[in-house]
Amino acid sequence: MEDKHAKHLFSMVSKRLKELEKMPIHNEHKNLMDELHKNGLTRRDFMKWAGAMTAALSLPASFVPLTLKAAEMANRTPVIWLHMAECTGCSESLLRTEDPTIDSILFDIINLEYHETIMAASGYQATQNLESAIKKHYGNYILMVEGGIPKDTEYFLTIGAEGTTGAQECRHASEGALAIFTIGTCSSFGGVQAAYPNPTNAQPLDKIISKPVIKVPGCPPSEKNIVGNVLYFVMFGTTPPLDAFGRPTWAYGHRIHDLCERRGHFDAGEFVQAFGDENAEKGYCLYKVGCKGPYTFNNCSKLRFNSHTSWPIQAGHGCIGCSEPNFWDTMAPFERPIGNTPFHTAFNGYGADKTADTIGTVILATAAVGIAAHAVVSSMVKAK
Ligand code: FSX
Ligand code: SF4
Ligand code: F3S
Repeated sequence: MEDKHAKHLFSMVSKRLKELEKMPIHNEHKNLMDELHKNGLTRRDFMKWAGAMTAALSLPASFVPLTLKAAEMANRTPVIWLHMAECTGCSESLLRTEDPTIDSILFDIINLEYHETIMAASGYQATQNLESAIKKHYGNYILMVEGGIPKDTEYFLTIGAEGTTGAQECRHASEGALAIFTIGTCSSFGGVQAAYPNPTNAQPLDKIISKPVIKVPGCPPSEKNIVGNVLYFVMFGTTPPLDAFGRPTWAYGHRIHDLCERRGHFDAGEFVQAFGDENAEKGYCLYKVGCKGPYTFNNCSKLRFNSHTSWPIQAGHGCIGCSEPNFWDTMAPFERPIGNTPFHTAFNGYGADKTADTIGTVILATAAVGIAAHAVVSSMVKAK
């Protein structure tokens, strides 16, 4: 049964990639293998990366050649990336690594038509660049939005030479987008600027536009979660299976607590009582110093940050719940256990013993291929 599903999916993705191959290369001066070589990376490194990415996407190992092919064809994907109210940490997470990773190089060969942080243009020229990118790729580009967006009082965020508001810019750029990703918790759920008392009435993108969005939260999200979602879209041409909050389940399907390397200490009742104590040195569980891992859905422990170097709990601080809606309000104070805060009732007992899909009652619309992919994956996981 699994085999049948996997084979069907495999031929579907192969067909799609063949069709993509015929599409024009938007970034013809940049080829992935050349760029990897220039940065001292080999075909073998690329194979290893594809293996890890395929596993991260919860796809069977037989899909590795398809992941490789999809990555090589990323230069056929035009991307427009908009910045709203935020700290740019999401872009930094992807682009600011000491040695360029395959993820960041991949993003470099993607046809990044517009990205305010890294482009040279400014003022009227930047506005024109955005307009011409929208026109040139109308109906074919991926729109990525970083940051919360003031609503009603839209003028709290004006952008560019003509003083366009953030909300206007998002509405305009979303019209011709083939797919829309919210990168980071700010554009996914409002983020820090939407925290109480939310003086600018900042909102997530899906409260500003009416098209569906794929949410990639985290403050910031890891480079793998950003690139993995783009790759998934290149491969399947559709939305991945999403949880109740619109997050792809391949990345946000498990709690931090489920896969945490300190979990054994939690189960044994071995806790850090105060930062810097001897239990901290022993790597005990951080729950009593505020870890919100039991209430947070993300894959940080598996994929980590900065080229797989580390992640918050490995570094010695509890998870602050940065990929959850309204975490600035509901998870604070960050260094105290949630049971000791007046906000604990906000979870109504959910979190530690429920999965992402049962927290909400509405499961967002999931494309048929996405469901099929998920079914293959689930049956494979079960079969293990
Ligand atoms: Fe928000 Fe991204 Fe946090 Fe910062 O821009 S998710 S404040 S890491 O950068 O949007
Ligand atoms: Fe890990 Fe936090 Fe869970 Fe402890 S409470 S096991 S540190 S996720
Ligand atoms: Fe965020 Fe918690 Fe991961 S704070 S980065 S979801 S460990």
